Amino acid sequence: MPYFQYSIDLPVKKERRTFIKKISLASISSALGAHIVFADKMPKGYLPVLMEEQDSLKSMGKDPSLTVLNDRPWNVETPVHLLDDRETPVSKMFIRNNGLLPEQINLEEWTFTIYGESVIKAKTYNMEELKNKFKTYSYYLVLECGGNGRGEFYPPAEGNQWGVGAVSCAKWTGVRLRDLLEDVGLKNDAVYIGYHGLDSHLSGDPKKASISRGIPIWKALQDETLLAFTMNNQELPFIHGYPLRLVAGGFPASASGKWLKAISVRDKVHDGEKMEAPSYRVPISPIEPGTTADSEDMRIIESMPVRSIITYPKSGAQVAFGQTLAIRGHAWAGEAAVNHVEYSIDFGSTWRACNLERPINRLAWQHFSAKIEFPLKGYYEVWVKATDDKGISQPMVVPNWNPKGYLNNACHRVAVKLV
Ligand SMILES: Nc1nc2c(c(=O)[nH]1)N[C@H]1C(S)=C(S)[C@@H](COP(=O)(O)O)O[C@H]1N2
Ligand SMILES: [Mo]
Repeated sequence: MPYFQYSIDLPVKKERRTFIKKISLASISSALGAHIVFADKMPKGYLPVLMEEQDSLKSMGKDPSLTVLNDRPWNVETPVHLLDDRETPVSKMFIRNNGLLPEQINLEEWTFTIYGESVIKAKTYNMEELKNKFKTYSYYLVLECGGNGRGEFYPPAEGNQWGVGAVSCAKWTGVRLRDLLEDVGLKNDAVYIGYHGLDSHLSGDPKKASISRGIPIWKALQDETLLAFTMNNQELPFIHGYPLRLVAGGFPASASGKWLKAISVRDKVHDGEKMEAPSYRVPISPIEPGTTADSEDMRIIESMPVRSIITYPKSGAQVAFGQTLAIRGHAWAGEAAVNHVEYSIDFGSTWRACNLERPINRLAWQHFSAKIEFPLKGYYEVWVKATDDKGISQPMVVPNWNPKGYLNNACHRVAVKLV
């Protein structure tokens, strides 16, 4: 029962229990938007699965039209047309959990420690100390799951079959990881940091972390690498890592540890859960689809590749012939910036420039738009292709197959009918 994966006491959870007892068949039908044909066969007190899912989404502050790919652990994708906002609201931010949610976190008891073989003096802070001792900064940062777009690989790659909606760009506020690393002091041999969260392994084994990844020290020391306690000017939502999360924009979002209790500073590449191949690694040279690569022939994913999504119109839109269609969306390029975005309505034969805005800050997504005129009535596809500031473009077909299906940045396409 996915619902009870929540060990914290959300108000909705209490509400729902009474709700189940009291709810009438008519109101269940109206919530489902359909008459239950075999209602007389449905066990008493049974909550239809569609409502259970929508209820869970609601309790996590999510729009009910998000797609649940998995409920143990929670993996929830945002349909791409719902990513139209410049600042992704909580309700439309995808969820990617590797394990079970932490127990209730009491801020009075919660502390955050920086330790490890490469710190001069390990230190523990509470939230007040973090907020008072260090300056706060805000940045808009793209968090994109390394497996975003995995569903398009063939043969299918292992893991959640994400479409292209495992991406967000929210406003994150917190302290710089760099300032804390300066506070504890780094030894000369520091090369990597690892994060340690309060969530638990799917197996329930308390000795095993669900995920404990990290970033190289150069990334840890960047201005934009934050320990965030605020998202979109609101307290960090529980599902996104309350009370403190690492946000390392530009890297696969697996680097942005949620529900932090500690960070370790390492004299070698961090060796926590899911750091080993093939997790979050890709073959150094292309391999034949469906085959494997030896661990030593794989590299850890750092910067995410250039990518764009069309957030308006929704694929399948109908437009009256003679009207111009104004398309829009976002583009980003990991550690790089997007240099230009183009669109095609003739399957990539010719391309025209989109209008592209500058990012609000480094590592934020950039907005593009274009006004399109169509020559005849009929079926079209709008393809969009972004190019980063190193001249690297998105491929039009799914790129290098890899065992875990990472880094598919093929052009996004939407269907449009001129009627
Ligand atoms: N502690 C912890 N941090 C985590 C994860 C997790 O399972 N546990 N999942 C990671 C992965 S793979 C992704 S893509 C992002 C998803 O962040 P979000 O759920 O806030 O969108 O969180 C990362 N940080
Ligand atoms: Mo991820």
